[in-house]
Amino acid sequence: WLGYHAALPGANDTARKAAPLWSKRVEVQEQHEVMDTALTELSQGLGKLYGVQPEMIKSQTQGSQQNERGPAIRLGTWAGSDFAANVLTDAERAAVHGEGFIIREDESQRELVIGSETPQGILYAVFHLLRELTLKQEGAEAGAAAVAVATESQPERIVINEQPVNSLRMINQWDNVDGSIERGYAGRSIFYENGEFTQDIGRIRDYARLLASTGINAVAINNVNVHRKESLFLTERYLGDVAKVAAAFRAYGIRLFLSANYASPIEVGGLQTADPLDEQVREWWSIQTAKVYAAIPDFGGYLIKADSENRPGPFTYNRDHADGANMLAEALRPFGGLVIWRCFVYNCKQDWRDRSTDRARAAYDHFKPLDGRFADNVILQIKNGPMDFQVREAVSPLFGAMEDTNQIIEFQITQEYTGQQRHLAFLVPQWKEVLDFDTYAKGKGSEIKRIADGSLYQRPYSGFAAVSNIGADACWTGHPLAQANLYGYGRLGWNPDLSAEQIADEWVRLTFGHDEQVVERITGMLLSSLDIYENYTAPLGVGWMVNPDHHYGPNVDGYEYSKWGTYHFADRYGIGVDRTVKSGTGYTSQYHPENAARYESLETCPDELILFFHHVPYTHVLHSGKTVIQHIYDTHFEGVEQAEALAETWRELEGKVDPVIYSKVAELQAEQAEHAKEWRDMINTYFYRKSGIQDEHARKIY
Ligand code: GCW
Repeated sequence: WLGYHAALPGANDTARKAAPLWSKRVEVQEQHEVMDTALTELSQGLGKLYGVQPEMIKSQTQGSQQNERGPAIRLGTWAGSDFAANVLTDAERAAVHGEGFIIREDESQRELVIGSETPQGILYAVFHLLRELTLKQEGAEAGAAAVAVATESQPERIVINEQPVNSLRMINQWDNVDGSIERGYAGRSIFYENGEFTQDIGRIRDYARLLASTGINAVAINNVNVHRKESLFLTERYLGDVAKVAAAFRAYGIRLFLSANYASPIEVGGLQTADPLDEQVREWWSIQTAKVYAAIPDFGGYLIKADSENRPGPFTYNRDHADGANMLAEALRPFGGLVIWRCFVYNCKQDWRDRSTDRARAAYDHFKPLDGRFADNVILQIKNGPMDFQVREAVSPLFGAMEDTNQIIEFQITQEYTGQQRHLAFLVPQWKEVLDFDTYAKGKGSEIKRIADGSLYQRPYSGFAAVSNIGADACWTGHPLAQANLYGYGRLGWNPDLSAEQIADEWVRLTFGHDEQVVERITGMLLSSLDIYENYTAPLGVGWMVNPDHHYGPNVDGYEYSKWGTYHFADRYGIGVDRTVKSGTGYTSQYHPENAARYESLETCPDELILFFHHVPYTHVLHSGKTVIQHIYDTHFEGVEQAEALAETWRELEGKVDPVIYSKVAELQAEQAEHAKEWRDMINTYFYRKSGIQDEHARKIY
């Protein structure tokens, strides 16, 4: 999406004619690493868009009156330049702060001023401007006629004010130092190989650039499951390498975090304990943290997975998560560092015979009682749903349950349960649904996005985190169209009110150009893809039904008798998990009354979550008018047809998109259509055999 392809062959001449007056010269007065990055990006981008690299003027001299200045882009921070100060009014400047920015063209369209309080803001402004200019290049490629019309009528003056809605916009890498990536579907790690940091900082820099262009400002570079070697990232053994990676990200305004092993005082420090209240343990963390800051002065802090899926944590010492997190917070506080503490805590050694334990309840049960006890530099990181990134599950009831705690929402860009980047699944619509969900925590209008952005409870730290989907693959993401998820995540973190349609349209145009057929077909594929995937996989919110461990492909009972707490309870009469207060696990009570009542009752529970909240007979009639069993059959037959149609639609684009990308996607869509049949037949056959109920349309079920 950073190709600025308006300068594709043939577009150059018309594009150059359409180049704005200000695009040939850039003036700047201050020196800052991130500002330099912004200038390089601006110069490259304008060069590609208009065929001419602008002249770059760096001067310390204060500019004169506007009418004496020649056409140029003038950019700077409030403190570092007089452009912003002279040209923009106080009111304009007051409208944005921090990483927010203003881009303003003057009346005569000879000057473009870019201003922000921070160099990061200037960098985001540059990416934003280049994106807007690329999106507006439609005429340049659509042919001379369109351009003529566009140049006759004066284009509108550019006036843009942007403020990121979320302060922390983070990416989590699940990369291991051996070069593997947990749940990675795009090749090996770009960070590590064979137990060492890679020497190819260029690729990391490219990644920083990709991330910054969408607005990301933080990254944790190692897996939350911190193994033996990665535990040494905090020590002399690796700190020099970590610092080099931090430098690559710093140039793009991105702060580096490390996932840390809670048991480090024992495993690295040689102490007998990692008890958070032990003086020696506290001192160990303080000393170690000081060493990290000596190497990386702007280090972000620690990301912690503790007492979760066999990782060590404070429970071993009969302490709770607040004790554990606050101990680290104390070590980080002198340096302005943060503890990001994950809430993915549940019993992963459950006995399937035990019907009283409900994994969905776990995060709330563990963390809600601790509200108000976390230090001010601790942030809880909460997965979007109470289970684990399923294609469909309820939203986590922890959102809206902790007024006095900083929190960020965690999404999974990597497609662990959504087709592993072999199937197409554009996740932005799912994330939008979660963000727009009204928790009623402070009455109507208490959407999750307002908890994530900190505004509902006026929290100092807040935002988004997500597990990355990239690897060393040539196209970064395994499936070329899976790039849209990384792009979309960044854009949503910047502004959760952007629509899925707009994000898809932007990404497709930036990536493939403005050919209307291409744009319409690919955005259509993206926007329908998640519903299609849901249609042929686990039905009605029940989740899983995948092969254990690697989680690819259908296996209805794969987790049914295992310890992971992910059951569907299908028998000859019915299916689903009873999470009601009346007769089930009581999970519904974790929501505020409006939602609790809606989910508790079969009358009001939305169809798509019916099996998440209720155990019902196969003959139960949904709001759609269909029985549960007929719904299962219909969606699975339909899902396969839709997956075949996706492949068909893509084939129409042969010759219209890059041939390498074309073949790769064609191959993947064919595979998806084939694997969708496997899903259809396994699911339909399983439920036909369990229920003995015929398909109303007498289609083939084995
Ligand atoms: O979804 C599960 C994954 C694990 C992962 C865990 C987590 C990093 O299957 O691979 O571990 O979630 O989020 O911690």
